[in-house]
Order: sequence, then C-alpha cells, then structure tokens
Amino acid sequence: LPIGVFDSGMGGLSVLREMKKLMPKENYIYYGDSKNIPYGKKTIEELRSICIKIVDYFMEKRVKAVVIACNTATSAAVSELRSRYSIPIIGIEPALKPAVEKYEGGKIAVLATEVTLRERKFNELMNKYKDRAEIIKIPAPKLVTIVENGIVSGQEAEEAVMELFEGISVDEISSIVLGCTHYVFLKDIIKKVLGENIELIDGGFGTATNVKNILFNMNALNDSDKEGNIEIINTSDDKSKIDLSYKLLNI
Ligand code: DGN
Repeated sequence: LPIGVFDSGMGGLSVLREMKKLMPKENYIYYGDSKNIPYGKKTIEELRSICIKIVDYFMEKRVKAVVIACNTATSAAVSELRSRYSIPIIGIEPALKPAVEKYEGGKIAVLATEVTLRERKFNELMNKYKDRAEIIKIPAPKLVTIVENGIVSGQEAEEAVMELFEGISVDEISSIVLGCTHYVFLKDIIKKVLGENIELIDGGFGTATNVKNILFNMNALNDSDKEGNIEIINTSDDKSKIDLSYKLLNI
C-alpha cells in the first residue's frame, strides 16, 4: 500500500525527498493542494476541513499512513485527523529542539507561516525552550509564494530573503529553523544572503525517520526488491505544477 503525503503545494516535496531517500521501496502519492495555497492565511476551521477532504481522498486510495508535510496544516489539524482516522497520521513541526540543543544560549530565528507561529502547538514548544535560547519568530509568507512559483535561485529570491532580515542583526543569530516545508528549497539562497556560518535546520529528515519507525513497528515497510514509485497530483488548474513538482523533487 502507498503512503499519502500532502501539503498546500510544493513545500512538502522537500519532505517527500527525504522519505524517498530513507525508504526508496515505498510507493508514494503526493497531493499538492496548490489551489488552496497559502494555508498560512486561512482560519483553523478552513484548514481542518481542507485536511479532512484530503485524508478522505487518501482513504479511498487505501494508503497505509498519511504524512502532513506542512507545518501549518499540522498545527491546525493533526489532533483532529488523528481522532478521525485509524491509520497513522504523521505531522511536521518546526525543529526547535535540535536547534536549541546545538546552540544552547544562542539566538535562534524561526521562520514559518503566520498560522504556525500563532498556534498553540508552536507556542507550547517555544515555552519549553525559551529559557535555553533567545528565540525570535519571523513570519515569511513571501518565501512560500516564491517557491510555489518555482523560483529557487536568482535576484527575486535573494531580495525576498534580504527583506525578511531587515533590521535584524544577523551576526548574532546562530541558527535558523525552517519551520515551513517550502523554505527548504531556498536553503542555498538563504546561506548566500546571510552567510555560510548560519546553520539552517529543518524537520524533513526527522519526519522521514519518524515515518520509517512507525511503519517498521507496524511491520508495514515495503519489502519488495524494486524501487517504489511516486505519483504526484495537484489541485491547481495550472498543469505546469506537476512538472515543477518533479523538478523540485529532484533538486
Ligand atoms: N508548506 C507549508 C508549511 O510547512 O507550513 C505552508 C505553506 C503555505 O501554505 N503558506
């Protein structure tokens, strides 16, 4: 059976990429909901009903697990989805823990959508670590739009990153948590603009590891000797989104 993976658009492909590396034999269905982007500006109720529709779709496809490859949708809907469905629902959240553990006492910037930074899930996480590091929240909706349009290099992307850090003393920042799956595609640009010394931390690998452990414990990992396949669907009318998705997956 396949694994269902979804996001508001292209971002979750950065998580799927990690999963594919870690579990190459699995079959995946990737659901990019570009029609409804940005999730970062929707209400919790809207997000929950969008997520339910997507997981219903996956249930029809008989997936063995669902990965919410979107920090925003996870913070809005993971508990609701878990109580509604009996298959494992695995989410992603900003990787603050590894950042604080590595840079104890340092200054850590968390980039994410407005919803993620505002919701209880993240604020509880932040409270847990607030005495161990200085944590600053930076909402970055523009970076989502850029990646969604396939812009992962060049001047427009550089300027968008520069704008975000205007008025912030970047020299004091020890690491940046990429708390939105879209931002992972801008890693090179962020380093180019802010300097090679800042470490960028994201939750993609951690989530992939989590999925693998859960499937292993259920005895549900695919043991065929062939490589699995990836089916990508996208809700946008713009057909170029599919090509763009395969391109981003292979970056
Ligand atoms: N990729 C999503 C996330 O990780 O939060 C959000 C993108 C969006 O829809 N704003």
